[in-house]
Amino acid sequence: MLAKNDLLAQEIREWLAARDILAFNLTSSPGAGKTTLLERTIRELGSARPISVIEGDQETLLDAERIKATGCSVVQVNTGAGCHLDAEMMRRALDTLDPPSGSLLFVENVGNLVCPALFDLGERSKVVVISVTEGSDKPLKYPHMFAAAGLVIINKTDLLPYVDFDLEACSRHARSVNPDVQIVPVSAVSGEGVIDWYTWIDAQ
Ligand SMILES: Nc1nc2c(ncn2[C@@H]2O[C@H](COP(=O)(O)OP(=O)(O)O)[C@@H](O)[C@H]2O)c(=O)[nH]1
Ligand SMILES: [Mg+2]
Repeated sequence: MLAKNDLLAQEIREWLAARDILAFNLTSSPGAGKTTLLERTIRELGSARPISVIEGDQETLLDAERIKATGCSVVQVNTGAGCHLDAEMMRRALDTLDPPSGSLLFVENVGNLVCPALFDLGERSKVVVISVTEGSDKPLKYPHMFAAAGLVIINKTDLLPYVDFDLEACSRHARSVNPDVQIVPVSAVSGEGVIDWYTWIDAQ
């Protein structure tokens, strides 16, 4: 099943490259702030480059509606009992979305730090979002997700004064499973640090 997924993901990667579309696959546990970060990113980067979004959730159109309100093209994929997006879902979503050449494409995966690590969607990079309310030890508990990531975003830094979260320890744990990974602390609500996220996107 994974081999079949990888083959289709490779076709998608080539299809995206031929159109100069830069795709990122955002993963996190539920509620880490993926949609909030995307809403801000679209507002702040959307005038520089067209952006499209594929939203993955088990049920509802709620996140697609939030993204649509920013004026961005979006397709919602509901996985039902499924716990991740796969390359076949990505292919169908791309057929519907038809993102323009030279655009940015964000995929918000189903909130889950386990299965999305295994399924390549043909993206340029996986971006894992962890928030400071989740505890500094999560990179050690979910090493596959953190090992697969090209970037770790530590979100909700505005809450650091109120929670027992050790930014240094979390970064050290992430690097223990992925030595070269870049780590960017942000607050999607206040905007603190998001410039480093945009700089990372530009560098890709
Ligand atoms: N304080 C704070 N709350 C945030 C931040 N980012 C997201 N949230 C809140 O966290 C909750 C979940 O955010 P959402 O973007 O829906 O998370 P998702 O499930 O990963 O898409 C919402 O109540 C957001 O307002 C942040 O940077 N700081
Ligand atoms: Mg969301």
